[in-house]
Amino acid sequence: MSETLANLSSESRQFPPPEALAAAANVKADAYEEAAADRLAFWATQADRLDWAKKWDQTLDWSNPPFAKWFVNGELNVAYNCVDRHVEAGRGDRVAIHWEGEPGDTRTITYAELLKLVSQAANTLTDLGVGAGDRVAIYLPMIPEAAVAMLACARVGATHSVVFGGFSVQALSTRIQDADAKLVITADGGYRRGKPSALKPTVDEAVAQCPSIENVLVVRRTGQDVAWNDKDKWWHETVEQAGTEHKAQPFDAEHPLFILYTSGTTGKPKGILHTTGGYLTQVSYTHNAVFDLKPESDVYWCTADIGWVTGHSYIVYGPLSNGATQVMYEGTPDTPGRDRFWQIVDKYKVSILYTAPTLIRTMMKWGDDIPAGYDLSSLRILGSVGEPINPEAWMWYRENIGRERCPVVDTWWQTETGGIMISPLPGVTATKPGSAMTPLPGITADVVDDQAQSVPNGGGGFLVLRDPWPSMLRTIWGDDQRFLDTYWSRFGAGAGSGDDWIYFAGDGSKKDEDGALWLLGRVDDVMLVSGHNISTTEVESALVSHPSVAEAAVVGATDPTTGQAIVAFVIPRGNVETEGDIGEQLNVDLRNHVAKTLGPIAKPRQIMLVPELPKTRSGKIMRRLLKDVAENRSLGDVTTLQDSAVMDLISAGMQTGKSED
Ligand code: 6R9
Repeated sequence: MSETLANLSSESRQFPPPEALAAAANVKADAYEEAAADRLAFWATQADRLDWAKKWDQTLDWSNPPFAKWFVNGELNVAYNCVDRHVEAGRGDRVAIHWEGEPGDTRTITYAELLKLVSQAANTLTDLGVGAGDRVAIYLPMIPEAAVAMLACARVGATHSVVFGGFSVQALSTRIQDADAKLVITADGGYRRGKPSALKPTVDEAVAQCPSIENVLVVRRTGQDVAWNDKDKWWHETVEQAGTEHKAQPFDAEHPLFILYTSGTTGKPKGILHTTGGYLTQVSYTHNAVFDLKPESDVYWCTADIGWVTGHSYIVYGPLSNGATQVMYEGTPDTPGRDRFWQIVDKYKVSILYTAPTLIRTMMKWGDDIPAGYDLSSLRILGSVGEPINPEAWMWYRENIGRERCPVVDTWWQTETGGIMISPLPGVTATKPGSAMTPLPGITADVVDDQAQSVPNGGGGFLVLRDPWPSMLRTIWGDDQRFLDTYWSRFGAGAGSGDDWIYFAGDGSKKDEDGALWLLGRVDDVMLVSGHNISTTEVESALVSHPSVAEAAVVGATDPTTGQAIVAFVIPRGNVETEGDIGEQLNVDLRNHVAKTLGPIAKPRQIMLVPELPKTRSGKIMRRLLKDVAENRSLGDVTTLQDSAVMDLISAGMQTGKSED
């Protein structure tokens, strides 16, 4: 049988955990054995991290696959677990959130203050007729009220649906309509790139198309003028005047917690549904294990937006359930200067940093001298999420940010998985640059061919999850059939073959000679060149390993000779000259560099030097749009693009760009 996905690159560098960190690590190697011996008992032990109002009587009910029930008949309140219990344990004075506004204003919120804020917001929700089972849309900038609003929903049993503050009227209104939300929580605006950026006008237009909305709660952040409608209420005239006492009621472990819409980089948004007990168990456990959080001494900072699943699981629910002290930042990494991140790390003595490859590559492009000007000695663990991290970007992160002292944990997971699934453990795993390494304890991931057979080490194929996990999605909101079709109908019982229900993640992956996992991007992006299935990730990483390259995006464009041919869009590093002959020479060098690194089959037909790439708000490259450009088609759906002007820049360059050498 032909190979499912080619394995072209190899990596020999490896970094064992620092000794002191390993000796004091929260989770040690025995966790893998414990979980392998009895997976459900392992997860039941982790569930004991939480405070349950009523203990469950069955760890997992998998009698109606793929619809899982975890911690059956258990009851808990998620907000109580994230806030109240820390205050009750005498830790009310600990800082929960060091908030840094983009203009430089700050707020420090302790757990005791957070409890007051969440209680006030919960009382307001009740006053507005929002209770258990209702849906609330949250459309806010990165301000503390975003976390407060989410926790208040959780507290009263309402299901939140957070929508990115950058999304359009259409994106917001379709999400409100799909979830049939009663309330929107928004703000006048937020600060982005040095100026107030309005949110309220988008909400006004969306709400006009959404009769289900009864009230709009508006936080005043920027003070800019806003139009005022019948349904609008100021946050400071309601929440901030409400009673500060609120008793949290427990809810069933399978009570819905949130819906989060994901379109990935393709297709109509899917409302991914998460519930409470299993979700909170896994995000709490993984946040403790993967970041080795010491809540008394660590300062944790996840740079994600709250509108991305990473913001849900690793700004709100994971860290707060663990009683962490964290930084939350409102703005962009280049405002007022390109040193903003390092200034924040230095100022708050951040010890755990969790960010995305797109940001790491941007920092690489801006130059090593920027972080070099700061004291980053507080850092002890570095995390990455969102895309495959190219080995060179990983090394840059380790050397220039971690100063070769800090383990880098590359964490693979999805909106659908709820929590981290594949990642090194910083005190256990010897890491390889670019690899997410192994499934966490209690998780069974595998790489299979199209017959669902496990591929041997050295082979590539489809990433699957063989057993249910606590924070798995429960369905697609309102569309069980799509849930079945999208994730369970490719392999195993869901496809009518075999007895096992196998979850299809949609990502390509390979196992190296040691069995470590390397993520190779979405299978929809795999290129078929002269009969070989080549992953975009491997070609992109080969390009990024060239000293002149900061970022690269690769697509397969229809080609009369090879079926598809590789077209690469490349952002040069900050100091690289690209004009005239020098640019032409770079182009030739880059194509040869890829051929030399991966073999002639992977040599790009064409390379475009570009200033930017089209990305989603979570930083994922939208290759679908680049493919449209490479094949001279008009552009598809651009509504989830971070900056739509980027496509004009790229298309303009494409028409004048030279193609063949
Ligand atoms: C958390 C998150 C999920 C998709 C996923 C994969 C890509 C995320 C990754 C990674 C390689 C990693 N992805 N983390 N690829 N290495 N460490 O990103 O959720 O926005 O739903 O995206 O992101 O393709 O399938 P979401």
